[in-house]
Formats: sequence, structure tokens, C-alpha cells
Amino acid sequence: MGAGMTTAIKALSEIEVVSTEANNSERDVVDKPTTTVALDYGEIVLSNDEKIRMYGIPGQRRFDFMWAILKTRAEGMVLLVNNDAENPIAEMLAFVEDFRELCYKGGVVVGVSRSEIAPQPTTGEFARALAEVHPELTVPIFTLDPRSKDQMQMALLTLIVNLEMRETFGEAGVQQA
Ligand SMILES: Nc1nc2c(ncn2[C@@H]2O[C@H](COP(=O)(O)OP(=O)(O)O)[C@@H](O)[C@H]2O)c(=O)[nH]1
Ligand SMILES: [Mg+2]
Repeated sequence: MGAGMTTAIKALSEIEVVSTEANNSERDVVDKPTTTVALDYGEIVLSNDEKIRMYGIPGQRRFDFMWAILKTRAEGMVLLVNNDAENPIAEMLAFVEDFRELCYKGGVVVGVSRSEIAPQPTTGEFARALAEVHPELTVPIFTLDPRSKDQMQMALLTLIVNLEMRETFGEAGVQQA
């Protein structure tokens, strides 16, 4: 929560983003009046009648039914981690565990937000923590500002390149989850 998910989808989407927000019932955790309860939806239209459909799903309700649907249907995930949170590395690890299959398919990049406010932990520390638990995983990790369209496009492009490489070369040599 507060990682900038709604902001990120708004930065990327070419259509008016459909957002469902409601009162924040966890103001003790992040003090903002509203937070995403259901999802944010945005689209990027590609040339040949293809679209990238982006679904922003909230982190604080980790066992929401939306997760179950998107887990099986999503091709990739940009995992936004709020570096100004209590334990951002533990947050990342919990999500990687929950989206294990997606991660092993090469469909995940981690974007660490609010790093200009909270510079620690560094991306190196994120990477080391991840390597300790999942030594066989290669997950691109970078700091980004979800308010920046350029930076979000870079994250998305990295994700797409990862996925296309898997599609081209298969998962040969990649250990299964
Ligand atoms: N300073 C700073 N503000 C950010 C960053 N990412 C998001 N925000 C701001 O944090 C607030 C919450 O973002 P929001 O997209 O609603 O978070 P969500 O709960 O993940 O959907 C907004 O005012 C954003 O502009 C960041 O990297 N740095
Ligand atoms: Mg939101």
C-alpha cells in the first residue's frame, strides 16, 4: 500500500484508468485517506490490434480472490515495493513466494519506489535477499518513481523482454518452481 500502484498505471495507461478506491481502513499503516481496494485497470494499445492490459491489485489483501484470478491469467507482474515501509525486503519476498510460478516463468520485475525518501535498503540488498531464498531466480530489480512515465515504461519493457526471451528460448536450463 502506498507503493504507487495507481500512480504507475495512470502513468502508463493510454485510456482513462478505471480505479476503485475506498476509505483506507489501515490508516495506522499508511496515512492516506483512500487506498485501492479492488483494482486499477489501464491499457496500452499496441500497433496490430493488440493491447497490454494492466491490472493493479492491492498488496494489503493478499488473499483476495483477484489474486487467484490474476495468478493464473497474468503474463507478467511489476511488483512495486514501497521502500518507505516497515520491512520492504520481507514484503518483496512474501510476494515472490505468492507469485512463485509467475516469477519462475520470468514474468516479474521488482520496482522499488519511494527510494528518494527511503534510500535503504538498496537494490543490492534486495537482490541478495532474493538470491538467498531463490538462488535460481533472475528477477530484475530497480528503483523507480511510479510518477515517471519513462521509468514505468522501462520497467514494463524489461518485463516484456524477459517474457519474449522465454518465449523464444523456452525455459531450458531454468529450474522449475
Ligand atoms: N515521493 C514519492 N512519492 C511517490 C512515489 N511513488 C508514489 N508516490 C506518491 O505516493 C502516493 C500514493 O500513491 P498511490 O499510487 O495512490 O499508491 P497505491 O496505494 O500503491 O495505489 C501518491 O501521492 C504518489 O504520487 C515515489 O517513488 N516517491
Ligand atoms: Mg491505489
